Amino acid sequence: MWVLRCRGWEISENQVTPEWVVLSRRTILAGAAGLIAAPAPGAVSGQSARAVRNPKYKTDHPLSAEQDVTRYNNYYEFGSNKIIWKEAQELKQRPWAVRIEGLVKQPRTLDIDDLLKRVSPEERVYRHRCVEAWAMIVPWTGFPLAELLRIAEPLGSAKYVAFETAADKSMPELRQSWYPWPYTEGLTIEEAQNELAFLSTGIYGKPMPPQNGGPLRLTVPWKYGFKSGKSVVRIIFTERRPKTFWSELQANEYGFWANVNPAVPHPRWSQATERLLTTDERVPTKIFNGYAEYVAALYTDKQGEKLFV
Ligand SMILES: Nc1nc2c(c(=O)[nH]1)N[C@H]1C(S)=C(S)[C@@H](COP(=O)(O)O)O[C@H]1N2
Ligand SMILES: [Mo]
Repeated sequence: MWVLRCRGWEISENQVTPEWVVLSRRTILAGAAGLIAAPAPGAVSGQSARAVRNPKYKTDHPLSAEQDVTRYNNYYEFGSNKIIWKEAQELKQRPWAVRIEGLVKQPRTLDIDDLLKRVSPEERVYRHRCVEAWAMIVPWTGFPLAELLRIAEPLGSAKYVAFETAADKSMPELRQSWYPWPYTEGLTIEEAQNELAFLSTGIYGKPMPPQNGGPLRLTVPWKYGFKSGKSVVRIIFTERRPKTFWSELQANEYGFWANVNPAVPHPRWSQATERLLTTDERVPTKIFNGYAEYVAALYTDKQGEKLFV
């Protein structure tokens, strides 16, 4: 299972060492095939009408099945295997506060429902590409991260924005003290202002299930999935590049930039192709996950950086 020798151009996902192997030698929970027929995972009630889909963002494959997207997850706080959706139902979605602090005009705490009243919801179909080489196509409901920035009023000195996610007693893996909890991620201010950067509050026209990062989850579709922190509770504006969870664990494998690029392999596997959930199709990976026209310009002056790891 230690994949150091496995550098094939195209290897199957079960040969790809998932993120957690970098630290833990615990046995894999076998039988991850527990895709049990059961009622849809719990979500917050009181859902209003479905947000209108923004037609601008197109994908060249059909949507992944909701059932796959909501039952095949990475959420290490609940476990280091993919089948954590039942455990994640323990994460209470209300009340939910988002703390805004650091280099802002005025630090403050926003109640999620008050925040949602101040933004205009829309639906966007985006590709999501995990660094482990599986991918999915999801209709996300949410609002541009730029709208949150407008509300937060960062100071001119803010160069980065960090996202800290929930660390709650419902999360069994927080007891594993070798992980640098809480899960944190970060972007540059320019990345955060890019039109693609999105804060998602739902999928498939329903409130975001906890296992997918409810009630508020970052969605940055041109980057590997670990950049999209789930269940965000704190947004911190900084002058220095923030520490991020996976970089703390293994910086040479999970860097700060983590832009999708088929030509730059992960140190232990190829990124040339990816497996789509639902169809199991293996398709070529695209530079910036298919979003180069929107984001490539963010990086023209950063060629000295490790942009794709
Ligand atoms: N808080 C938190 N956010 C997280 C993760 C996590 O373990 N904890 N996993 C990341 C990874 S590696 C991926 S691929 C996506 C998976 O999102 P999904 O389960 O909705 O597909 O969430 C990201 N956000
Ligand atoms: Mo991932």
